[in-house]
Amino acid sequence: MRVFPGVRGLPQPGRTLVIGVVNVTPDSFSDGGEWFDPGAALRHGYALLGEGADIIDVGGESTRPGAERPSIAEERRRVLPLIQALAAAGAVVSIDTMRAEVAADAIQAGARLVNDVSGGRSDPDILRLVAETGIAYVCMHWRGHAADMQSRASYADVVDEVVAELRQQLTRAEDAGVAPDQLVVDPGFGFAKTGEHNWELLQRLDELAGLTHPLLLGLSRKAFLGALLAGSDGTPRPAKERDDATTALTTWAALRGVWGVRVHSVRASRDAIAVAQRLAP
Ligand code: PMM
Repeated sequence: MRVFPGVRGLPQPGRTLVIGVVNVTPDSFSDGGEWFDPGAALRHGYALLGEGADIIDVGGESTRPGAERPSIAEERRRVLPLIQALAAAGAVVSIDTMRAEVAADAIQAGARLVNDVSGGRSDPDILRLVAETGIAYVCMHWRGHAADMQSRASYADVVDEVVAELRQQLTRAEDAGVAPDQLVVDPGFGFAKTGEHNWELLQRLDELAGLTHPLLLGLSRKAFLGALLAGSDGTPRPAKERDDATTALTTWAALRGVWGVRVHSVRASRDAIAVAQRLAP
C-alpha cells in the first residue's frame, strides 16, 4: 500500500506533492536567465500555482556542474522579494539554499520549507536554524559544490553509499535538534552522480525507504534524460524538451508513494499523479 506521510507545516493532499521550480539565476541548466527578472519570476510563480503547484521552490544559486557561487548579498537580492510576494499571495514557498543566513531571511519573508541541496554539509548553521524555527527541511545527498562535484561521482555501490551518507546527514540534523517530522530526504539526482548512478538509484528506490523519511525526487529535465533521448548523432535532447520523460518518471514515483517531485512543468506532473491515483488509489 502507498502511504503519503505528512511533514510538519506543509500541505498533506493525500497524494504525491508537486513542487514547482522558480530559479532566479542567470545560469541554471534548464531555465537559466528566464526568470532572472523579478517581474518575470513572480509571473512564473503565479503561473505554476495556477497549474496546481503545492509548493513553489525559489532558488538563487545555480547548482549546475561547474557553476560559480553568487555572493550572499546577491543571493538574498534574488530570492527575498519573490518569496515575500508569493507568500503574501498565500503560496507555500520553499527556499532552495545552502546558506543559513539566506534561509533565515527567507523564513522571515514567509518560506515554510528549507530545501538544502547540501543536506547540512555546506553550512552546518542551517541545521541549528531549522531546529530553532521548527521549519520543514529537505536533506539532500551531497558530496561537494557544483564546481567540482562530478569528480566525486565514484561509488562501489551507489545505493548503499547514498543511503549510508544520507543516514549520517540525518543523524547530524537530529543531533542539532531537528525533529523527525521536519525531515524530507532526497537522493540528489545528478549531484556527484552519473546518469548510470541516477538510473540505478531509481531502479532500487525501494531501498531508500529504509531511511524512513518522506522522499523527494528532483529529476526534472536532468541531463540523464537528455542522454536517454539523444538524437541519432548522439546530441542530447535539449533541457526544455525533456518534460514528457520527466512526467513519465512522476507517474512512476507517484505509484511508489514518493512524497514529492520537484518539477519545472507542474501541470503535466499533476495530471500524471491524478492518473496514478485513479489507477491505484
Ligand atoms: N536539483 C536542482 C536544484 N535543487 N533540490 C532538490 N531537493 N533536489 C534536486 O534534485 C534539486 C534541487 C537542480 O535542478 P534545477 O537547475 O532545474 O533547479
